[in-house]
Amino acid sequence: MIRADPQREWTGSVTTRTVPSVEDIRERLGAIGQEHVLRFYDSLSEDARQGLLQQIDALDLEGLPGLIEKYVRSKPDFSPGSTPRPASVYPANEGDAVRSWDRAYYRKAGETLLRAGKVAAFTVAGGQGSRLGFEGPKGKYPAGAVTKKPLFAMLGEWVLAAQSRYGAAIPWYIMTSPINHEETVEFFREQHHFGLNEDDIIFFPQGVMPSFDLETGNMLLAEKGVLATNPDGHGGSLRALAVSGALDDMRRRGIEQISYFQVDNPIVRAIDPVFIGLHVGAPDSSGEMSAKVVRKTDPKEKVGVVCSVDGKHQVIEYSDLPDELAEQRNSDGSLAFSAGSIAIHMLSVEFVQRLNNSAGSGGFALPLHRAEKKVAYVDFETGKQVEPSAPNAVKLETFVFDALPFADKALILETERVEEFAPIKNAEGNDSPATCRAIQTERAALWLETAGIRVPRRPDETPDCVLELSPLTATTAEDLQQREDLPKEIRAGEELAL
Ligand code: UD2
Repeated sequence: MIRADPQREWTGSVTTRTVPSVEDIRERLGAIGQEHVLRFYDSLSEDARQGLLQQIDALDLEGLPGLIEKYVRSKPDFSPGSTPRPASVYPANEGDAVRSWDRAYYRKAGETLLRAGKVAAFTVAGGQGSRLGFEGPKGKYPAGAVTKKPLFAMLGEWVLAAQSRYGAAIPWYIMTSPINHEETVEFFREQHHFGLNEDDIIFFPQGVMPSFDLETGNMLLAEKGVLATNPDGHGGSLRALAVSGALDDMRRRGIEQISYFQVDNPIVRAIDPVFIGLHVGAPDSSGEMSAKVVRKTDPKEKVGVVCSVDGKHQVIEYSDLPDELAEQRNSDGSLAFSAGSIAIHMLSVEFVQRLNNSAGSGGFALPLHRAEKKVAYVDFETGKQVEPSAPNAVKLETFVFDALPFADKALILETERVEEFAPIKNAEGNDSPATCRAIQTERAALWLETAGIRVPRRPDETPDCVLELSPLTATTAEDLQQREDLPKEIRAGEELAL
């Protein structure tokens, strides 16, 4: 008899090769009150039966009751235990009065590591473009302000530029999800891997979580022979790195540090020697996990805020940060809690391995975050598919930034928004293709102006042109200054890809 232990922490899902018998699965489901997911088993084809048994067996069934009790039937409280304090941040401007630091010194440290081939790039790309009304993996979304290059191409060009600059391979790990894995791999093949060495691009899918009925807490069926599931969040990447063999692959290649970024931000400095150097070399970094932030100016902006809680840096989601703290101001009027997390991290291979090693003993389990969503399901009484019009399900995800407090000393580096944060998330408004185009243009304009090239500007100071700058042309304003093939000036209304 297999007993469910409500105190047990959920340990995630794993894929097994041998499929157990239906009797065995039925008994295990019975022990946790979830046998209803086999309601239509007898009517399924042999293939569908095997598929369903495999899907169920991959779940940590014995951990489910505890999970449902803690996260589905109740709403976990994410308010910080003790009072958060503002994070201690390396300012974007190295000569900042609050704290000065030597950018050139740390850049050199980062470059040394890159030349030695010890850094990998890592993109989390499990998301679909559905919020943008775009079918398919989000990385295929046309993002170049002028060229309409896909997100993957823009990120890949940065990796390519860094490889040729430092004369070393920079393997690029890409986390997909079961929904978009095949299409992503195929897209890279069609696009000839964007000029990168095929052997240096490693794809692996993230894990999934069952979606649960909002009322009963039970698992749902998406089809008669398929459980309803959702990707397990970008926090799932830390486990997927280990389970997929990517960490072993990194070790074989001599990789020590991982540059982590999201697929939705085409102007991210995918490989940033300054950030790498600070992460491995600064006295207040343990070289395990670091984060980049931008300065929040609006207390209501929807980004997590890096705070210090009990001496550890931690990201508090905007929805969990009490209003009085979000709105607290310094004497100069700036926000006290201004370190807006932009989902760019450095992680050491050893740190990710350590987190995974302690997973079994309950030492490392990222908290699950709960969202109420509409999920299509099969009605267990009628067997009919239902498209709900209101949220009917609970989806659970983990967030990568919740690993920050596991680092002994997590370093936080501020960066200028225009330099590296232009995510495409919504079809319109904030963080949309339009704002991304405007930021790409503004950044290119600033760099061109630094190089002495006139850029037409409207009365409100925004550039009167559309510009796109490939990392293969320049990855910093200083790089651009060195080029001898730049136009003398940009004409009003011009669209130019450099
Ligand atoms: C995230 C952060 C927010 C801020 C912002 C910056 C959370 C909860 N919030 O907001 O604080 O840093 O990013 O852009 O993360 N992804 C996967 N698998 C998953 C889920 C997400 O690969 O299971 C990828 C997805 O492809 C995307 C990225 O992670 O590239 C961000 O996910 P999101 O769009 O759900 O995060 P968002 O915008 O709510």
